[in-house]
Amino acid sequence: MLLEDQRYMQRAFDLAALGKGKVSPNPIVGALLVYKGRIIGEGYHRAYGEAHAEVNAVGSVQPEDRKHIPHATLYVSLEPCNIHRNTPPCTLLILRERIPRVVISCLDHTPEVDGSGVQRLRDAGVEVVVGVLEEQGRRLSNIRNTFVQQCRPYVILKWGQSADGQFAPKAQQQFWLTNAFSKRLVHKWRSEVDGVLVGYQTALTDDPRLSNRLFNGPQPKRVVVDRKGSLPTDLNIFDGSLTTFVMTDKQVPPKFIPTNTKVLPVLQQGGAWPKQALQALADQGVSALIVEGGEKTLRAFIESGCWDEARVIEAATFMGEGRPAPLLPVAPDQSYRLGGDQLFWYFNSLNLH
Ligand code: AOF
Ligand code: ZN
Repeated sequence: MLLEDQRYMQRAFDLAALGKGKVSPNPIVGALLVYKGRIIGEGYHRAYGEAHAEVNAVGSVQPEDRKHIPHATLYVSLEPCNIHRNTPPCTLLILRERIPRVVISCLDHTPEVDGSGVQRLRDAGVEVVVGVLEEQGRRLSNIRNTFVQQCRPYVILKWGQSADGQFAPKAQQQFWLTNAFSKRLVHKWRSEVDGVLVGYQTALTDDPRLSNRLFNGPQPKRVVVDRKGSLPTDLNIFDGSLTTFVMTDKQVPPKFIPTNTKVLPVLQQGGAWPKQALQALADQGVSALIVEGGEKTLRAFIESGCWDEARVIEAATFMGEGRPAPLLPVAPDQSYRLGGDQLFWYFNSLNLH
């Protein structure tokens, strides 16, 4: 594999990331055109329903560079689409522009695409290289690919813990461990997903708002698991400012439904309830979900294998006595400092598409 291909693919990933939180349930995608070691065009998918990354990359080429397009390489983080939905197929654009070489990282598993984009280009004589920085590319596109292949949202677990691995004090009370940088980062993460889920006890004890008020960007839907529909309606999640989904047992709808609140009576007795919850959320168009707690809820997602990523923020504080944080069956893949806190980033490779 050419080192040069990897460098430009990395740039495609960086461009793709600019679309986070704005394109759901479409994938984030970045693209660039390179002619003789010079980037002549760049673009990314900016908003759902709008132009694709390839279209924006071609559109950004200066008039004096257009003559180089039939001799350039197009780098795309994901297989170019081959279907006409909101926009025409990118494969047609590539053929029309007579781009001779296309380098992609991984396939788009949308059933109508799934390799047919690559095939169409190859059939027309375009050189197509697949698999550059593939693992990174698959992670980047995993929200989309999980949604279309498994019909469930991509699940990101998030929790904070003390330096000695405690999740919370023994008594049910709100306890803040991590610092202000971490808090803001969590709000950024919320702006990048469609939904944020908490369990009954967390909704009751912490009374969270589950908004991204410390970061600019779209607000997620709030999701609470309340089997009996018995949470008090004066909680912040029921203030009507954002949509809230309440997941209940089939037979128990809540007595009073606050504004902007939708009851999803989808949880059956027994069985792995996270699977049922995820299926219902996919039906509501949620393609990426952060599960923020509490402990019982996080364990249920881990035990049923319903997680793709975990972001664990460890504070510098020791707690001593407390309730131990959940354990993951894998080692962290990455780790970053956030002031005095430490972020550990885990990936569930069993769920990588
Ligand atoms: C690409 N480049 O930048 C994106 C792609 O509804 P539409 O018209 O936006 O098209 C949806 C299809 O395009 C679907 O297969 C989705 O995965 C893919 N998204 N494809 O070539 C892009 N965003
Ligand atoms: Zn496309």
